[in-house]
Amino acid sequence: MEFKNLLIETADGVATLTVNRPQALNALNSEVLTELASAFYQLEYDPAVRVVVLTGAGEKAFVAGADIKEMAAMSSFEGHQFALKGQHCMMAMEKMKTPVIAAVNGFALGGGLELALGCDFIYASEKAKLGFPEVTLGIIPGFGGTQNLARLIGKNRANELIFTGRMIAADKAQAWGIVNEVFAPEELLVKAKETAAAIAGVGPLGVTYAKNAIANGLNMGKEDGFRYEASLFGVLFGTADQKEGMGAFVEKRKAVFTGK
Ligand code: DAK
Repeated sequence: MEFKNLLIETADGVATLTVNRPQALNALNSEVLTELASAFYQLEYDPAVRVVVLTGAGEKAFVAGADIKEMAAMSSFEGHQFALKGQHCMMAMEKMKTPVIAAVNGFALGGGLELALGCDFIYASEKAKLGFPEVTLGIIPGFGGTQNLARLIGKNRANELIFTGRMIAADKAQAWGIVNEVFAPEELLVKAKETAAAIAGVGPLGVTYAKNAIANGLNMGKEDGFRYEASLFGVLFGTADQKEGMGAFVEKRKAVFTGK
């Protein structure tokens, strides 16, 4: 499928998905959200793709938020449709079986930070700036930001970031646990793709089930989470990948996983 606002490049099991609207700092308008939801679906079921790296085009921004110019003119009905579309897009990414790494190359603000938080983890450039400016616009984060950020870094730091609307630099975002690692701008995509390739090389069902266990387990009590983990663990023992992974270890050879 052709996209107007996205670029997709796939090599060696890793798809790099770039939001390509640099003239608007990659802001998310309705069209971008529709395309992103389709792209996540397409990538999830593409057998050539085991990991996705999500980034923004240009030097300045990952995604500078939802498109304020489009939102400013919305009726309440259009606002409702826009919210549903944004939530659908975030859910599609969070629920997809394929892991997604955010490579935050510049501003990740508002809906842009929410998009990054919806990924499985975040790498950032030294030039990245992250924040939730929604309160400066008289609104609050609406694509899961209040929920995902507070779960990730705790209530007090999430409160400070969201109540002030301030931006923080990549090093502080790392210290706070939002970003896993910070790289020089020219290194960011290289490192994100290296990590993606490492994940693409291990058992894909193991990765998918681990993602599922962690994401769903966080919404459960600990005992239910343990029971859930055990059931997924058991399911994997019926797969060719488990036979291949353990067989290869015993036979001292490299495993060849098929994702079956
Ligand atoms: N929307 C639309 N256009 C944007 C944009 C945005 N979020 N951010 C930047 N642009 C555009 C600018 O308007 C400018 O376009 P032209 O004027 O050249 O046509 C171009 O990108 C370059 O931006 P600047 O000239 O402003 O660049 P600077 O380097 O001077 O400043 C900046 C960079 C990132 C500090 C600045 O552009 C900025 O403050 N941008 C807005 C950031 C922001 O407030 N983001 C949060 C948006 S609110 C919802 C759920 C979620 C949301 C909404 C609804 N529902 C459930 C309904 C999410 C809301 C948000 O994300």
